[in-house]
Amino acid sequence: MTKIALVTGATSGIGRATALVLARQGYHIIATGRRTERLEELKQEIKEVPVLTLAFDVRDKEAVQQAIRTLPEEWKQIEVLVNNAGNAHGMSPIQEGSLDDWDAMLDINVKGLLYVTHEVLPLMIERKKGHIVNIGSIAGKEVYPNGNVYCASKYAVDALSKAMRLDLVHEGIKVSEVNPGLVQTEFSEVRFKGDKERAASVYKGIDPLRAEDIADVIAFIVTRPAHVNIAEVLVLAGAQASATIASRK
Ligand code: NDP
Ligand code: 8X3
Repeated sequence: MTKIALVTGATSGIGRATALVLARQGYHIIATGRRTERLEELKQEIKEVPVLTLAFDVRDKEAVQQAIRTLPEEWKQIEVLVNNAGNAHGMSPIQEGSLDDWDAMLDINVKGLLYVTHEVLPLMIERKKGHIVNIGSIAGKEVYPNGNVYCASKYAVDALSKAMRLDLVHEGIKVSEVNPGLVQTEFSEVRFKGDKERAASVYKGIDPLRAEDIADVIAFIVTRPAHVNIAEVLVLAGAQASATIASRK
């Protein structure tokens, strides 16, 4: 039977790696993000299963609605939703924070996740079947200096994951949360607004996680039998002990 997975933020990093791994597992892939050329490249790269690309900004609720409500009939039976789209924007003491950065993090990481979930849920509830995997963070488990609003956005993802699990258990829908530590992706370049040197310094002296490491965990979670739900996972780099403690060589 056809299995369909929708992955948000599939143009880069964890989302892209997840789309590739789930395709290898036989899932037909709905890949979303804003950068259409990256979506097209991903579609070309996945040879084994059909891929549908949807370009929208998760902050734009009308665009999210339009994209998911007008899915072709054969793409509507979404079994897995990976709510991955998100980023940090800036990193500074709260008293120096930028309102635009705060809006971006709360609108994308929290409200965007809700908008996508709101549209996909009716499709899952209709079938009494589905699995939602929310990408939280160690930043949603521990607050660290200058992490303030990003941490708050990921604490919200943590709360929403727990809340969704409570509400959706009666609908036959599993909810899991994957909380990565330091993963080398475009994340830090986005956080530091294109400053590649500062971004590289985040991973200096340690061997960080790769996007594929997190993708493998997501694939493991969604391929467990129906009677198993891995509710929460915290995945750290080998040299990392907490949000602020890493053994750097
Ligand atoms: P990347 O910057 O590599 O990827 C972010 C993805 O999110 C891109 O595909 C981007 O697509 C998408 N995205 C960002 N903003 C929007 C938007 N407004 N609308 C639609 N899509 C958007 O970072 P990661 O892969 O590292 O991050 C993925 C998730 O993992 C995030 O939720 C992040 O918070 C979380 N995470 C990352 C960690 C890390 O150390 N890297 C650790 C813990 C959690 P596009 O720009 O094309 O729209
Ligand atoms: C990303 C990991 O430690 O930079 O969520 O917040 S961290």
